[in-house]
Amino acid sequence: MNDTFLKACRGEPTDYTPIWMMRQAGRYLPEYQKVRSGRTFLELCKTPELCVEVTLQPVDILGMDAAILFSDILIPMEAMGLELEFLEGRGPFFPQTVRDRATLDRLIIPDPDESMGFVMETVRLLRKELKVPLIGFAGAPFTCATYLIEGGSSKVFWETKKMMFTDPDLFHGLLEKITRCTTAYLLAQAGAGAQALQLFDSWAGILAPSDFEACALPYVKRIIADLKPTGLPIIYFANNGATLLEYSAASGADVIGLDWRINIGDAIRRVGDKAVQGNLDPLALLLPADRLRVRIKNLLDDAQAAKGHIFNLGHGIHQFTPPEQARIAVDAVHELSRR
Ligand code: 1CP
Repeated sequence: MNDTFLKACRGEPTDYTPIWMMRQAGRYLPEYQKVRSGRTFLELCKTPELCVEVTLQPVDILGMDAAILFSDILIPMEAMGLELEFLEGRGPFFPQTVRDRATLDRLIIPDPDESMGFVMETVRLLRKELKVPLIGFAGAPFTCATYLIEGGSSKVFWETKKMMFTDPDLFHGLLEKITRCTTAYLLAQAGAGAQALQLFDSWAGILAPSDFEACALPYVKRIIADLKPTGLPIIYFANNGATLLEYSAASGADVIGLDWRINIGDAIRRVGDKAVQGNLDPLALLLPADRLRVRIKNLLDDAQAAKGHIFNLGHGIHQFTPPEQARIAVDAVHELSRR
């Protein structure tokens, strides 16, 4: 078992810097497209054997040092009782949004083993196959709430902020319920065999710091505190979160995920005694090979002072990225960081 990733999470010395890429199982890989074709994304998510196959693809094809469970942050939201669809080319869609007390009251806290048994089965199957650690994950409550309130993706987050500013009781009631669901869901993933857990706060960066402190951070802190007894490393990634780093560092997470909008050395100085994960601009993978290697070398140098560094992109790999470019990056990180 290659446990370089886990050592880096714990801030222990490693022979080289481990790398994985957010959204590493996905549409940029022709092998993924093949498994995905002829079925919906949700069908794929609910078929453990196929989830195992696409989870393994980036590890086998590109040499990643960690695998991330193939699923989606919205799976537990569906399990709370809301119909979910993924519209081709448009992303997630909840026909019934959560914008009033009656709808909130109807949401359930699901038993993860009962209603999301396919996820736990995927985790168990993966652990039999994998030679690298398996990361389980969930969306952070604020990010999940935006999808339920907006009914899908958004640019302005009008409905979310409207509820936050005009009906804080309802807003916090929703965050509270999502938090309870998320904690149980991640504990179940840990119980099934996940070896690290990442919370994705993809939309945290739309919040003013004071709103982040009031509406996002307390729930993240609670989840992380409740996961501590598992002993697993916890990664917290607040996308677009350079202005929120001190708060992220206070979340209790062992590893702070970084997007690419901040120099990694500056971020390390601000998060203190924590491992970091990041932070190459996903589109920098388009650089010609020689310049990509220089870019990676500079990032590795800038990250020298970290208590632990897991190389990653600053956000998910873009669907039109040539897989060969991802391969060049993986090889460069391994080679240039070898101690
Ligand atoms: O058509 C397809 O095949 C679906 C594309 C796709 C994939 C491959 C979606 C739709 N989700 C996923 C898998 C996924 N999603 C994974 C596992 C794969 C891996 O990482 O290797 C993970 C960890 C996620 C997490 C996820 N889903 C996030 C958080 C990470 C991030 O990118 O910020 C978010 C926000 C989602 C919601 C989501 N899922 C899919 C779409 C198109 C979206 C909407 C994104 C948006 O609102 O802009």
